[in-house]
Amino acid sequence: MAQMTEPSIDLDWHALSEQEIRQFDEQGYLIVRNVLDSEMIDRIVEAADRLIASDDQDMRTGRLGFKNCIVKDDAFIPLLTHSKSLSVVVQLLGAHIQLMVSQLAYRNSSDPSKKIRRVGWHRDYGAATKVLGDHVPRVLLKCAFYLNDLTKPNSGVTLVAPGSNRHSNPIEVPEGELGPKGYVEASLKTGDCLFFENRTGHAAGINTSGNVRKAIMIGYGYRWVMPLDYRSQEPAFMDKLDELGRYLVGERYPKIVGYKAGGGDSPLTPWCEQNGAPEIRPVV
Ligand SMILES: O=C(O)CCC(=O)C(=O)O
Repeated sequence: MAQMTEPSIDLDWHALSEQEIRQFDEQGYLIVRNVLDSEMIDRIVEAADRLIASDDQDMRTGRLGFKNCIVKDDAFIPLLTHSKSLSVVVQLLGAHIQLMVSQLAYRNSSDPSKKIRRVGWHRDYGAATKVLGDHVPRVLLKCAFYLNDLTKPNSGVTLVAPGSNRHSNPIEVPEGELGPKGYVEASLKTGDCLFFENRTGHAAGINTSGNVRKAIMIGYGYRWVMPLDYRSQEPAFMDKLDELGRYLVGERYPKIVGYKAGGGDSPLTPWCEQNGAPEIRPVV
């Protein structure tokens, strides 16, 4: 009989149903409602507004975004180990994961009278796609947390192409359409989270709402792939993290002597065992 390891993580577990796991595997995305509470959202928005308005150019992407944003303000750090989103990620990717990318992604509203004909459909992890074309396996899962209400159409929610994770064809957008056949523009409330993987075709949707679309995305991937927006995090940032947080930004856990198949232990393994989820989850 397999031996249970001592549970070391004291976080609530948000169990996914079999149907939700199947939906993610087959469609390449999953929506989980009410992930962030209003206090957390207020703290994050305050910090994010301040950062966007600042003259900080380090890791800035355009006027309205930052990569590796997790290090930019302490208000973002709880997202890394948030019990609801992290338990969803662990059920989808398994226990041997790390932070791949953290991005603040605001989008201005544009003039509704100007017709927008195209949005930028793509799959993620361009560094691998450049080498392997559209044959990159599932290596990355982004949690897109929306910080304002996107329930009305054209509010700037991220569009997804269901099932595009299961084929390697280019994402074809018919002439005159905004997305591939069957694309989804989800209706999301403040604090809802859209999970999607790197093979899922997606695009930042049109925003003519009159409001800035505010989102922060935390991406996780397997320990054996390279993070996208950092190589190692600064010691001053690491000092602010708990053991789980440090593991998730690439620190070994625990320091093992000798060789261990799979690359070492994960503090998430006992959490999986406790909650009946597999430690290693083959992609189907
Ligand atoms: O900002 C968005 O809605 C889309 C972001 C995106 O395309 C990405 O994370 O790769």
